[in-house]
Amino acid sequence: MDSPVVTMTRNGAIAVVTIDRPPVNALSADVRRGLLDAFGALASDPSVAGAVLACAGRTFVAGAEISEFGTAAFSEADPNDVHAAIENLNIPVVCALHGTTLGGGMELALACHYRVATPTAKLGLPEVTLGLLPGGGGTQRLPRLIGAADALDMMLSGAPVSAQTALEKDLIDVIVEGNLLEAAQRFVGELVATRAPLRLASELEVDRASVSPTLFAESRASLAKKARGAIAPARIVDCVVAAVTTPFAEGLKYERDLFVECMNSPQSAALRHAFFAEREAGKIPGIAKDLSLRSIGKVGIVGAGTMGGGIAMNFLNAGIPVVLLEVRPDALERGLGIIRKNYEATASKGRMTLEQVEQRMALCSGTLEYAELGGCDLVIEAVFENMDIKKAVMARLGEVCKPGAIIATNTSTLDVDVLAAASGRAADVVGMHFFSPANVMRLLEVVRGRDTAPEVLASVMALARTIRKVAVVSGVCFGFIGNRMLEPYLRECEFLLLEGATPTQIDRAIETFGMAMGPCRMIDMAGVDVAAKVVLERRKEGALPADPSYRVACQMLFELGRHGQKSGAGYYRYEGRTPVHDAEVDRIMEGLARQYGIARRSDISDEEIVERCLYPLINEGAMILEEGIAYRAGDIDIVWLNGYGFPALKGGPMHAANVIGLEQIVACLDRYADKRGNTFGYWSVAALLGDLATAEREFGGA
Ligand code: 3H9
Repeated sequence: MDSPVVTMTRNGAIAVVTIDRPPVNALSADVRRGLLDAFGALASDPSVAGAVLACAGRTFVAGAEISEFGTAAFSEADPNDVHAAIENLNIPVVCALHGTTLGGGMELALACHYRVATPTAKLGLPEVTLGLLPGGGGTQRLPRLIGAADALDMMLSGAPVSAQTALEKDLIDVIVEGNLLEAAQRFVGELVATRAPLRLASELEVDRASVSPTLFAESRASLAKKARGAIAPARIVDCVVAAVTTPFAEGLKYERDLFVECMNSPQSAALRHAFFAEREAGKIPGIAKDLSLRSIGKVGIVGAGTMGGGIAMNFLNAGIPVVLLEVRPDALERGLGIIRKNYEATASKGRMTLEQVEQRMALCSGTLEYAELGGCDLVIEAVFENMDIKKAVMARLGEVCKPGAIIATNTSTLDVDVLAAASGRAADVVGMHFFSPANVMRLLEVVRGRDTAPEVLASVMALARTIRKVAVVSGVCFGFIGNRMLEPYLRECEFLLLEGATPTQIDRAIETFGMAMGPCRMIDMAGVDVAAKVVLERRKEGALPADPSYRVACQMLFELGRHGQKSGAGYYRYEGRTPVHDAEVDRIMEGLARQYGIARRSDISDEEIVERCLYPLINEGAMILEEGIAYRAGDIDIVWLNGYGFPALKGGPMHAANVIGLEQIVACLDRYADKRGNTFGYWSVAALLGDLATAEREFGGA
C-alpha cells in the first residue's frame, strides 16, 4: 500500500495501521482510501493474527474532514465501506484512542472489535453542533453498544465523555496507562492468544431496557423547547428509532439519507461556517506564528465590581493568580465576597467541589495599593465607564506596572488610543472588552490600539484561549465591532416604537427570526439607564446624527425612572422577572411621536421590523470591514454569535446576509431610504456592500 497519510507496520503477527494527518487526523477522502487499502491488504494476509488502529500526533481522528462536506470528495471512499472492511476481518482489530475521538473518528472506533484508551482520552459525537448527525454508522452502532437512552444523550448534547465514563458505559474495553501503542498491541495479543470472539457492534440488538416507552416522545418534546427549528437533533431521534426498529443495514441507509439532508441544509452550512470562522478569528494577519509572546503568570485587576470580579474568575478558573485592587476596603471585601459566593453557588449545584472553591480563592488576593500590581504580567482596568476616571487609572498603571507588563482596558465604548496615551506606554496597551457576566460569556473583543505592540496583541489572543474565550480582534472605533453594530439596530427599534409598534411586537418578530432576546427585553435587562447614558455621553461629544428624535425613547424612559428589569419597569412592566405589556409605554411613545412629528401607523409588519432592525446592522458591519476595524466578515459573525445572541443556525449577520443575498439587502435599504427619507444617512448603503452586491459576490468570499 502507498498512502501518505495511512501507514502499516508489522510487529510479528500483529499489524499496526497508523493514520498521520495533522493537525487532528480528520477523516478525509485520502485517509479513507488509505484505510480501505490497509484493511483490504490485511483481509488477504494470512500471516496477520490481529491489528491495531492508531493515530500519530496529538489525537485519534477528531471527525470527518469538515471542509469536504458538500464537495465531490465527500462521495469518495465511503466511510461505511471502511467500517465494513474492518468489521468483516476475521482477526481482532483494536482501536487505540488518545486525545479527542470525535464524530467520524468515534464511528471508526465503533467499527473496530475492541477499544482501548488513555486515561485522558475523550470520546464524543459532536455532529449536532455542526447541524449534522453521525453519518458513518454512529446512530446505528452506538445505541446497540450503550443503549438508546445514553446514545441519544451523547448525540443530542454533542458533548464528549471522559475515558472513565466511556469505560463505565462499555463504550471502550480498557483504560491503559503508559505507552498506548504498546498496550494496545499487548491487548490484541491477548485476544489472539485467548481466541476471544470478534465483537461487532452492528450485530448487537439494542438493549430493550434502554428504550422506555416514552423515550422518543420525551426527546422530541424537549427538542421542541430547547432546539426550536433545528433539523439535525430531530433527525438524530429519527435515526435512533430506526436503530431500535430496523435491521442494521436498513438503519445505515436511512441514516445516510438523513445525513445528506442535514449536510445540504442552510443550518449546517451556517454552523460549519461558524466553526471555521471561530478558528480563523484567532489568526492575526501580519503577525508571524512564531512571534515570541509575553508570558502571563499573574494578573492584576483594577475594580472589584461585577465586571472586575467576573473577569477575575476567568483567570482563577485557569489557575492563574489574580490581585484585585479596590480603592476602599469595604468595596474590596464585597468584591472578594461576591467571587466566593459565585463559586459556592456553583459548588452547591454539584458543578465543582468545595476543595476546588478553596483552591481558586487561594489564588485570589486583594489590595488597596497600586504598588502591589507591580509584580503582575497583565493588569486589566475594569473601573467605571468614564473617560476621566479611566485615564487616571491608566496613568497610574503606566507608572506602577513593571517593564514588559501588558496594560489592558475593559472599556466598551471609550477610545482605546486616548487611554493608551494616558498610560504613557501605548505599545503595552490593548483593549480587553469582556461581556457581562464576564465569567460566563464566551466572547472577548481584543482591541488593537494604534500603537499596540504586535506581541502584546498576540499574547492576549493566546491568553484568551487559555481562559477559554473566543477572541476577536477589533480596531478602535466607538463600540468596537459589537456595540457599534448594535447602535443602528437599537435606533430602528426605537423609531418603530415611535411609529406604533409595541415592544412585544418588536421582540416577538426579532425572536422569531432567532435572536435569543428581542431588543426591548435586552435593554431592560442590561439597564435602560446604562443605554441612555451611552447615548447622552455621545450626544455631549457631538457624535450623534443631528436628528433630534434619535434614540429619544430610551432617554425618556430613563428620565421617567424606568431603568428596566431592575427597577420593575422599562420598555415593559415587570411581574417578578416576567415582562408584561405596559399601556403606559404606548402612551409615552405616542407622546414622543407627537413631539417629534412622527406619524403613527398600524401597518407595521414583522417583516418590516426584522428588515429595519437587521439590515442597517449588517450595513454597519460592512462599514466596519471597509474601514479595517474587523479583519474578516467571519470575525463579525463570531462577535454576534457569542456576544449578542445571534441565532447559531443563521451563522451570524454577515453569513445571514450572504444567504439572503446582498443585492436584496441593498434593494431593501434603498427602498427604506425612499420611503422614510435619508436626511441623516441612516439608509446609505456602505460602499463595500454596494460593490459586492453589484459584483454578485459575498462577504468573506474570494
Ligand atoms: C463528522 O465527523 C461527520 C461524520 O459523522 C459522518 C461522515 C459521513 N475537520 O479547534 P482547534 C482543524 S462531522 C477539518 O483549533 P483544539 C481546525 O480547523 C465532524 N478540520 O484545536 C484547526 O485548523 P487550523 C465531527 C478540523 O485543540 C485545527 O484542526 N467532529 C477538524 O482547540 C485545530 O483545531 C467535530 O465536530 C475537522 N473535523 O480542538 C470535531 N477538527 O489550525 C471538530 C479540527 O487550520 N473539532 N480541525 O485553524 C473540534 O472540536 C476541535 O477542533 C478539537 C481540537 C477538539 C478536535
